[in-house]
Amino acid sequence: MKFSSVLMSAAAIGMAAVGINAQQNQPACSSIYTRKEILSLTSSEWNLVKSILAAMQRDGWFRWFAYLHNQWFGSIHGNSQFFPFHRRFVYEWERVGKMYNSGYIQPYWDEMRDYRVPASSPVLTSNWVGGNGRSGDRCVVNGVQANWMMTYPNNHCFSRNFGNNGNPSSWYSPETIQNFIQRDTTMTQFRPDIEYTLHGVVHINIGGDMYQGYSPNDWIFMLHHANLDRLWWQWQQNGHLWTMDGPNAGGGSISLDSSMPYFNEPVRSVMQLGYGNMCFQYASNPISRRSLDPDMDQRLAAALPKDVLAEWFPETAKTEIANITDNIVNSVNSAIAEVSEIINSKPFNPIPYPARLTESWIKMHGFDTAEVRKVENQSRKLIDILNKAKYRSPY
Ligand SMILES: *[C@@H]1O[C@H](CO)[C@@H](O)[C@H](O)[C@H]1NC(C)=O
Ligand SMILES: *[C@@H]1O[C@H](CO)[C@@H](O)[C@H](O)[C@H]1NC(C)=O
Ligand SMILES: [Cu+2]
Repeated sequence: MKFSSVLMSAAAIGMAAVGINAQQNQPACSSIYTRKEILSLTSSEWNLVKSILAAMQRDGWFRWFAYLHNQWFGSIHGNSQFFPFHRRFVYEWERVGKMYNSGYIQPYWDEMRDYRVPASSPVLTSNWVGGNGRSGDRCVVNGVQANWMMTYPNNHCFSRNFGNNGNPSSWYSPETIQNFIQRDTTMTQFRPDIEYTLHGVVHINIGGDMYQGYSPNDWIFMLHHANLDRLWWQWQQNGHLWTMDGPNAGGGSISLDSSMPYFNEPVRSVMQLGYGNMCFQYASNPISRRSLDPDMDQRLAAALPKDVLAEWFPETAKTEIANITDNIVNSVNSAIAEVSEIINSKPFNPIPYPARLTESWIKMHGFDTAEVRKVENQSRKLIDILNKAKYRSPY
């Protein structure tokens, strides 16, 4: 069985390669660099990033990117340009960083890891990007952008204003993100599932500059969008490499040949990491990556009835782990004892409901409120199912 599944994977790869050649009109990269999770940077890597960010601020690049994002705001949100545009945009930032020092590589923030209590993330401390703005004027006085003055859209101190009175409500769990990655089959589903959940909640709950159309004033913007881009790439690798459908900016349907706002380059040109200018990959990280997270698979498979598992986590349901767990449920053996010991060693800690998007932020984007609430409600339904099943999250 092992051998035949190896053969099957080889066949699948061969078929995918044909598809790639048919869609790809750009050369493969001769070398590929790796975007890492911010907390895994070495101190010399982080020092390099810090010095480049300071130089970019001095030379007006924060202002330029905040301006660009704000200027094109209506075209790059609420439609299928969301992922391609922001991939290209973060790449542009990284490209400018590399003009200062070729060692600049845009890190990402694995925000889902911090979903329960975002304010206690190590990322939001003085060692890294700093925390909430101080009371009163909301100016940020610690971290990599401490005491910066921003100039777009006017002169103001760099600010954050954490939601829920400084203690931001929960974000979205790895399980919820995993559900999107496994279940969604079209960009028409995947884009709102991410844009109206994790994407919005982080912007809103960091607040201050991050709340606004000029959110690139906060370097968290780049960490956040690099992470969302990584999630898109995981979905793409899950059988949706070239999937692009749904509304385009300004009406009509998007296609791989649609032009990205501002950049005037085809969507096709950013679809495949490792080709054209997209010469990067993401460091392996277990969170939200099914193939590297057998622990989550095992816990999901143990907690949920098979039909429920297949509905919400179709990929997990197909794994050997799901089969083993299923068999074990009906028969006693030493393996199940081990499995349940692992699963039960963590006390049951229900997954909290994530914050909803605020009306003002929905309006600012021109989102359809009912669409947003539908996505939020669907995510809460999954949380209800998991909590009712006493699912114990490893996170
Ligand atoms: C799991 O079981 C199903 C049938 O119940 C089968 O189709 C599938 O191939 C099995 N998966 C693995 C990885 O063994
Ligand atoms: C979402 O859920 C809330 C309360 O749980 C409900 O009032 C609202 O009508 C729902 N909205 C949609 C669009 O499903
Ligand atoms: Cu944006």
